[in-house]
Amino acid sequence: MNQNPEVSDFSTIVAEATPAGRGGIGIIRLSGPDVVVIGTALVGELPDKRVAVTRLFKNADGSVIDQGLVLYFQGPASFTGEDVLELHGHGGPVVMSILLRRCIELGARQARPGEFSERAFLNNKIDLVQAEAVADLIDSASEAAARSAVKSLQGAFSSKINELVEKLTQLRIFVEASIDFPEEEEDFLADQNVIVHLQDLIAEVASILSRAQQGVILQEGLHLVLVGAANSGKSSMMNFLSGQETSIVTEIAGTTRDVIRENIVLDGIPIRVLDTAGIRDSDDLIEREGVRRTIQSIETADAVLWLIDWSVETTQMEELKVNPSPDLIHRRLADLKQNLFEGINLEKPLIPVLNKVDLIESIELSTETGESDAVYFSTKTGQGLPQMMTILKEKLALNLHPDGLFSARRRHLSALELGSEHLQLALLRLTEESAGELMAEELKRAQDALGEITGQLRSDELLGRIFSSFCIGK
Ligand SMILES: Nc1nc2c(ncn2[C@@H]2O[C@H](COP(=O)(O)OP(=O)(O)OP(=O)(O)O)[C@@H](O)[C@H]2O)c(=O)[nH]1
Ligand SMILES: [Mg+2]
Repeated sequence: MNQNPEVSDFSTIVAEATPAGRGGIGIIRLSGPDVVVIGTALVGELPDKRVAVTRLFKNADGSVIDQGLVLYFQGPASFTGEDVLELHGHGGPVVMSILLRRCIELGARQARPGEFSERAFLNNKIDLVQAEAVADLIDSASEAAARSAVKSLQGAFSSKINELVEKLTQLRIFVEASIDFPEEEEDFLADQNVIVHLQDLIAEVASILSRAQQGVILQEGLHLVLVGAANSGKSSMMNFLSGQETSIVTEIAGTTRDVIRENIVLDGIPIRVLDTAGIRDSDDLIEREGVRRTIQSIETADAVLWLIDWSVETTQMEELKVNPSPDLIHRRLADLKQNLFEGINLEKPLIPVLNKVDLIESIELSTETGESDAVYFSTKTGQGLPQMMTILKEKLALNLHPDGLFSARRRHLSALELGSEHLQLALLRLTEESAGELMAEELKRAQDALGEITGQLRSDELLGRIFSSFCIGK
C-alpha cells in the first residue's frame, strides 16, 4: 500500500497536542501499538477505555512529574484508529517537555507534523479531504471559514466526490462491458443515454468546482488588488475598507511605492486587499519598481478594483457630468483602460471604480452608472460600497451561502478541472470519433483525477506534501 518507509512506520508516536506555551492544561497524545505498555509504565494500570481518571505521571525513579487526567482510547475506536492515550497535565513548557521526554524514553517516537491525521487517513478513519479540513479548521481566519471546514470535516465535500466517482464507475462498467462485446459496441456508441449520462457528469463536476472555488476563497481569502493611475484614491480605498490608516494618503501623486497588504472581512468574505503604486511612466527608480510590483500583484489576484479619479474625468469631459449615457461611460473607460493598462495582462474580473464623486457638484449622479460593471464611489462618504460588493460577488459568481459551503483547497480545484477535461474528451471521443476504447480510457483518467481528491487514488508524494504542512500534534 505504502512504499515510503517513513509513512509505513507504525511505531508509537507522541506529541504535545496543545499549543506550546503556558496554559491551564497541556495535553500529550500517544498513538500506536505500545501505548498500553508505555502508559502503564508512566501512570500505573490504565483506566478503563474512555473513562477519565486522575493519575500521577511518574519518572523512571518513581518521582512524580505531574498529576492529571488520563484518557485511553482502544483502537480502532480512536481518532487514529490505533490505541491512543491522552495525558492531560498542567500546561507549562517545562512539565510538558519532561513528560514528552519520558514517553520517548519509554519507546515512543516524536511525531512528524500531521502524523496523527495521516494515521487516521491510512487507517480509513477519515479521507484526505477530511484530514485537510482538520488543518483548515484549526487555521480558519473567519467564522465562515471555520463553518465550511467543519462541513468538509463532516464529509459534505467528500460525499459529493464519492457520489460522482460512483456514477462514473457505473458508466465505466457499462462502457467497458460494451466494448468487450463488439456486437454490442455499435449499439452502445449510438446510445443517447450514454451521452446524456456523460453530459450530466460534466455538469455536476462544474457545479462542485464552482462551490469548491468558493470554499478556497473562504479558506484563503479573496485576493483583491487596488490599481489605477497615481492619485486616483487607491490608498484611500484601502483605508476605507480596512477601517484604519493602513496606507499613507497624500495629494501628491506617487505616494505609494510598495505593495501594502491588509486582511479584512466584508459581507462575511475574508479578503486580502493589496494597495499598490499608481501606474504611470516614471524616471524615479523606486517608483518604477513599485509599478513593476503592481503589475505582478495583478497576476496573482482573484479580482481587480480599478480606481479612477472621476472628478478629473468629469471636469475634462462635461458630458460625463450631466446624465451621462452608459455608452459614453463605457467608451471613456475603454479609452482610459487602453492607455493605463497597455501591455498588461488583465484576464481577471475587473471593476472600474469611478471615485471621488463627492467632489462632483451640480449633477444627478444616480447610484447606478448604467455601465454594467462600473460603480460610482467616494472613499470619503462610502457611497457605492453596496453596489461594489454586489458587482464583485457577481463577477466571481460568489454565493457564500453558509449552507452550500464546504472548505476546499487549490489541489482539489486542479483535480476537478483535470477530471472535467477528461470527461469532455470522453464525450468528444464518443460523439465525434465513435471511438469506444479511447472514450473508456478518458473515463478512467477522469476517475483517477477525481480519486486523488479524497485519496482513493494516492501517491506517497502527495501524502507527504499534504501532511508535512500540518503542525506537530495534529
Ligand atoms: N474628495 C475626495 N478625495 C479623495 C477621495 N479619495 C481620495 N481622495 C484624495 O485624493 C488624494 C489621493 O489619494 P490617495 O488615496 O493617496 O491616492 P492613491 O491612488 O493611493 O495615490 P498614489 O499612491 O500616489 O498612487 C488624497 O488627497 C485623498 O484625500 C474621495 O473619494 N473624495
Ligand atoms: Mg497610494
